[in-house]
Amino acid sequence: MKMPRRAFLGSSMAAVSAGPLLAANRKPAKSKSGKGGSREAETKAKPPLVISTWPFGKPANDRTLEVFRSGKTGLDAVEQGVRLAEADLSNPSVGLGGIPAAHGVVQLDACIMSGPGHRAGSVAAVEGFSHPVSIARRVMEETRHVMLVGEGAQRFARERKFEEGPAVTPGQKAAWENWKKAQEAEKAKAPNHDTIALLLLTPAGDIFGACSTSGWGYKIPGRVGDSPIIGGGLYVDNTVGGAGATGIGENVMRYCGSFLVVEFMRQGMSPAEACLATLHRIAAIDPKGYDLSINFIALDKRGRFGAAGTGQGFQYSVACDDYSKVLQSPGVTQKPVGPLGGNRL
Ligand code: SD4
Repeated sequence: MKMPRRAFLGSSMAAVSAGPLLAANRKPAKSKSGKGGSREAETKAKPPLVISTWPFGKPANDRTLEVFRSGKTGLDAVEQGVRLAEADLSNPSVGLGGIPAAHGVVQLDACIMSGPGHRAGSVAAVEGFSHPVSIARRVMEETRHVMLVGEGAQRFARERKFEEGPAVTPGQKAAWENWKKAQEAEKAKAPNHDTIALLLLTPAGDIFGACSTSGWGYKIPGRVGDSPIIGGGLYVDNTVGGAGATGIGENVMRYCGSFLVVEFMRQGMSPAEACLATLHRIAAIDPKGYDLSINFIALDKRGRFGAAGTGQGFQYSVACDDYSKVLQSPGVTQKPVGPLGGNRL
């Protein structure tokens, strides 16, 4: 989980929910590329519209739009967008370039959802395959199941001749060896980790989503996070909208986080409000309060979009015909006053 940078209060609603701990005169966040996130808090765009987690979602968004504009389906587009992130071996959070599990081998989680037909496919703890999102799609399209894990998922992928790759990259192997030594000396630090969750709204009003991650760095082998869990790390309801998550999966999956965001949108909240409401709901129940390191993105059928995270928020990427950019979400650190503090939560 990446500890996000400074919060940017892009709307009065965010300011209300963020509470007095966050001052109004913050500087905009710096993106991973060193360029600042946009100051404009866009909340609506004409579809095709893509939203995804983190600055590394930006090229994935662009790829998604490119594939969609070329005449391919929305499902093809989200799959190809996420594959771009999976193929980047310099990304320590997604694909086989990811941080390995504690045994030194990368284990990947991914899922895909189609709003039309409410279809879903998912794989978890998959070793040695480059594109888990595509395996998840085949689970959705060729089986009566939703989710395959571990050895079963690998056998399924092998039989279908999915592209195989290294157990771990040389760079991550060296880092893992250092981690092992530090762990033996009881000085090991938990590394950062992220996820790509990506949502597409088409001009026809259909919603598609995909999610992929190498999960929590140095996790116990076999650990599955929220990302491949339908309703946890990703959820799409074609009548309402879609949502995705990044952060500590254990703090998302115990609350069906993405499902909850979509349900709040169904009740009439905007995507941004629904992300905030979900964070507040979880924090109200969880013994850790707001110390959760979780973040959500969401879009709805009307082309509205938004995001929010605990702490200082996080950076997410949005693309449509008019622009492709990185934005900073609001962050929440305490119970809100005003409308979001009321009975609706
Ligand atoms: C997981 N949610 O496996 C993922 C990892 C992540 O920011 O998104 N980290 O728990």
